[in-house]
Amino acid sequence: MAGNSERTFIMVKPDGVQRGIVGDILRRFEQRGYKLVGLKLLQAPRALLESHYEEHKGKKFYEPLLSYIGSGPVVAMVWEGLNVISVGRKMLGATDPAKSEPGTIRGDYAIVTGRNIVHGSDSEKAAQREIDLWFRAEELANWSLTVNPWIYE
Ligand code: RTP
Ligand code: MG
Repeated sequence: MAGNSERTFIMVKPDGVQRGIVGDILRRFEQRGYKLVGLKLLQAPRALLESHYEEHKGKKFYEPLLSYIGSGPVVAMVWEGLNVISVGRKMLGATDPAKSEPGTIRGDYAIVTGRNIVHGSDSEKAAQREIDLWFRAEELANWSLTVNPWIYE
């Protein structure tokens, strides 16, 4: 999907849920003008996390990562809008919070890479794969954001 209907998968990791940052993360994407099309809180089963992070299998941080993301509920979201994949990644900040700009989510809330609050898809292909992995089609809402004429030309 492209243009104004581009979609990305954003996930608040267990540290973000425990620290009460879910509302702020939702607010930032809403405030930017993006449209929420999917939202749920769940304790992710190991198999789902293995699939989600398959690109990192075998790396040194893989097991600690799975244990971290499986340590409590996460909030899975799908956001829609123009360039939402790349802009979403900018809103998250760099993977290592020490390199994240202040004003980004990680730059405002995190200190170490292994507790970096939030996940965002890094490409169109990844976004499609992750959305399909975490959501059934009927869990995604097709609705019109009536303020869109005030957000897009
Ligand atoms: P994410 O997938 O969570 O949006 O993060 P990312 O693309 O910015 O970073 P990625 O390379 O995909 O790494 C996934 C997550 O694994 C943890 N990590 N730990 N200790 C380490 O060296 C290390 N490297 C990565 C982080 O939680 C990172 O977000
Ligand atoms: Mg990644």
